[in-house]
Amino acid sequence: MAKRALITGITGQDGSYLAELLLAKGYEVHGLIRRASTFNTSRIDHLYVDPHDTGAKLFLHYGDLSDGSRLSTLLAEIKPDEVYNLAAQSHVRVSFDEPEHTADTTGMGTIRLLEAVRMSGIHCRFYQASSSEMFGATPPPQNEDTPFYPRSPYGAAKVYSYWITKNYREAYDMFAVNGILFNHESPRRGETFVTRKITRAVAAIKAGTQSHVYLGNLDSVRDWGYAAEYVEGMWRMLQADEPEDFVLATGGNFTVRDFVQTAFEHAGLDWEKHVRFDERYLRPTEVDALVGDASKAEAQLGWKATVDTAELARIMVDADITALEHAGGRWIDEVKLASWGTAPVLSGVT
Ligand code: NDP
Ligand code: GDR
Repeated sequence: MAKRALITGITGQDGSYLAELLLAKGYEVHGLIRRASTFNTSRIDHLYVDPHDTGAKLFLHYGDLSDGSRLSTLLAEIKPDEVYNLAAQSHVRVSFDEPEHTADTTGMGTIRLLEAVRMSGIHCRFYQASSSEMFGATPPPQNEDTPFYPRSPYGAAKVYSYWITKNYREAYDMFAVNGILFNHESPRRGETFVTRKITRAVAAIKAGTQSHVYLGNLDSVRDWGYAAEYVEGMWRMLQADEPEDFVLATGGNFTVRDFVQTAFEHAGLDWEKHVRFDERYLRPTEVDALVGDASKAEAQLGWKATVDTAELARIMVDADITALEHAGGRWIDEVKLASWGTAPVLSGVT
């Protein structure tokens, strides 16, 4: 019998790569999606097969982490072997604007899902998408034993989810684990995270349809890896003999400025002519430096990142240049806004 997995956040960056990986491994994959007034499945459309077809292995279900009873009925209906909780309000800057919503989704959402698992009586394995943001102000290198010091409503909500996952493991003998993942990016990264914002801008500047990009703090240090590799680490955590928490990271330490420089140089551009500062992108409290030590994952799971930050930047620039060519030289969101008579201001949102 094929294994069955439930992924919350399947429409996000990681959810789409994880769905691909599990389908390739022969899983039947179920994904939780939010009802929206527009289609929000663009990252997984290439995986979708009409559920009436006998070969269909991917099934989508409406639901929301704020709706505990829906989670319970879904768990009882699907009876998954593995649950991956990737859904969250995942933007750190936005969490300062929407702290209560972030706590409800990124924090409380986890306990609702854990309770749904517990009450269903199903013996499934549970993965929680924990984050290096939990380390916050604690200096690098950070590993599984590093104390938490979150610096945002998002980070604080993830700390709650981390501990409640651990508590359910200890209290109810559940196979529930935390993957503490450092930043990971890809051509599918959300457009308002800094790496993608930069690589989209590089493509548009190269095409001559944009002249500048506005950024905030260029001094923060991050350990940026390639998302497609990280989902393999998530899966391996659930295949282990014992439930344990693991850091996934590259160990690299680029500043935002380093990433900017690498991305612009790859396209033959001088970043200093195109990058401007806007204080709206600063956070009330910043996380200065995150650099992960993933030696436990390498020793116990055989997982090691192979794409470093410089290569990642080049992969993302190349992908955005190609995507923009296919889009006819203008990003589709700009084209939409222009057709509605609105200025293309999306880059000013976060
Ligand atoms: P994304 O922001 O790309 O995806 C988030 C997903 O969560 C989307 O599918 C979104 O749906 C869904 N979602 C948001 N709110 C709800 C809700 N209330 N109910 C149900 N679904 C919801 O995140 P990533 O793929 O980058 O990250 C996956 C997880 O890993 C997140 O929990 C994130 O916090 C965490 N993480 C990410 C890291 C990274 O560097 N990428 C590092 C460490 C942790 P919709 O498409 O409808 O918006
Ligand atoms: P982060 O990612 O906060 O690390 O959270 P993000 O890309 O938003 O910021 C990284 C760093 O870049 C600085 N920065 C800017 N950030 C954004 N978004 N936009 C800008 O214009 C800008 N200018 C500078 C930020 O201040 C910050 O220092 C990500 C998310 O995926 C979380 O969900 C995840 O948990 C962590 O990574 C690990």
